[in-house]
Amino acid sequence: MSGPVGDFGLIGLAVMGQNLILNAADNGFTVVAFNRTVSKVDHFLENEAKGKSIVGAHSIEEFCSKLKSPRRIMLLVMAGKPVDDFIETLLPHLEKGDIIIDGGNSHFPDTTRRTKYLDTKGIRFVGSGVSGGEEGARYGPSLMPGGNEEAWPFIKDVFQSIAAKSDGEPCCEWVGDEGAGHYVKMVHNGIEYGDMQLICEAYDIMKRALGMSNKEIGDVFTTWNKGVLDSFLIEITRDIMYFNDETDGQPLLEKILDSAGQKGTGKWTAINALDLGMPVTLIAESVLARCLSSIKGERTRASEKLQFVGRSTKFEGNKEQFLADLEQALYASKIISYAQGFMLMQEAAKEYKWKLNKPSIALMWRGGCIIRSVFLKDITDAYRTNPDLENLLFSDFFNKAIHTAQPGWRDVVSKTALLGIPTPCFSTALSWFDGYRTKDLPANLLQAQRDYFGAHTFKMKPEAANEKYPADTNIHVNWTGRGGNVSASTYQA
Ligand code: NBP
Repeated sequence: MSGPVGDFGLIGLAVMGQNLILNAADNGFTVVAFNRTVSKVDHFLENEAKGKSIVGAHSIEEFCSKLKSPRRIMLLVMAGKPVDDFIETLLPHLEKGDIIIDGGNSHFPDTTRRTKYLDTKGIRFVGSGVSGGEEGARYGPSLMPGGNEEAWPFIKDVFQSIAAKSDGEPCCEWVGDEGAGHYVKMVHNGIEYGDMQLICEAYDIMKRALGMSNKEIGDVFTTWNKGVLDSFLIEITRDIMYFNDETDGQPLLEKILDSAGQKGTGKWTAINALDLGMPVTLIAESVLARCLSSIKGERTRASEKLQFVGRSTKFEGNKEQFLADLEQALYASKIISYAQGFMLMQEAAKEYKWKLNKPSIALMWRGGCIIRSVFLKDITDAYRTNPDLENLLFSDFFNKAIHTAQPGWRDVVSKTALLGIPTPCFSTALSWFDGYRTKDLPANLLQAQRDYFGAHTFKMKPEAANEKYPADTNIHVNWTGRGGNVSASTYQA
């Protein structure tokens, strides 16, 4: 048997694995390939991999024996049990210091568990977010590695070579400990849900409020893609608007069933935001908007029973101005979504005790991935200027941007409400913004209600405290004159 020749090993020859191997080979690495169904190895070697620095293995033992030490092994298999199964199969053939990287869409608690488990075996585990789909894997994905940091110096060359580049910088940096890489990928996907829903709302408004054709809407997206909204998702939306069904020359989009699917990463983000008590409203709304879309049968029946009652369903006003306002509404809502996403990651870092590198996160999303955009360059700059920025909206750039966008954004949300066109994400973004910038919210009443019916206690505003109701004390009031003075234990929900 020949000695170790492989710089990098990859298990999983489906769409992502094959393309990532070809990418690594193009970047000068010798890659060893393996797959559960071994016939796929031979097929790959005889076709796509032919003539490239790619060698195959027909057993895990052969695979491991062909890799130089410390072994760098990436799994690109279906997330879940297959990852654990492959780890167990690999373990007897590995040596201390070897590295296993899971590049699938694993849920971050699994990655934290695997990092800890493999640490006890002397194996360095990395969970890496990989974004960009087939095209990204082949020509440069966004890579978000986290886990056992000792592995980073050994995988940095491969990862940064194969990753997408933005202004010459690789869209790949070390994210943080344990499940941090997969966490950041999860939030990336949540933000992707939000970006997509916002674009859908803009399309719906142009179609129904302004009565525009798909070609006209495509032209607007073409223009937007040259400004602050310049991004991959706007670009593909433009192409979708122009795409006609060749059987009758009509826009294919209008024939697609309006019932959205989901694979769960947006839901994971929303659930985690609730777990951490973080107001990530836009991602949550975008997940719920997909849920509402998917009850198509019930919506069809509701459309017959529930009528629009209002002044007019027809837009009246300056169409050009409204389109300019719509661009600003989309931009402002997007800023809110990213501000919320970074708030969530900041809180997760605190909760899970990770060191998160915020400027690098924005940089990693700048190229290669689905949410890539010009906008992420501004976020990178904001966090590079001040890595401890409390909130994205406090940076000079975004502070100015959100103030400039506000009048148009308000106009769009109010007009669409009057016209009866749903804008769950535009609206929640504006509502969140107004809540976030409000010093005194009506939660004082909420606290009073909780104390009234459940003796849950409240605290006084420091400036209003007095001898009877002192500051920084849990107070219960006998609101009715009946009942006792016993308070319920306080808790944070
Ligand atoms: P799939 O998610 O379709 O997985 C196919 C691979 O998993 C094959 O190698 C298959 O082996 C293996 N596999 C399965 Br299925 N069940 C297995 C089991 N029980 N034990 C061992 N191996 C098993 O491939 P993919 O679309 O290339 O995605 C790979 C990973 O990357 C996934 O976690 C995915 O979520 C993630 N991801 C995908 C994309 C994308 O755009 N597709 C983007 C970013 C991340 P077999 O050939 O023997 O059946």
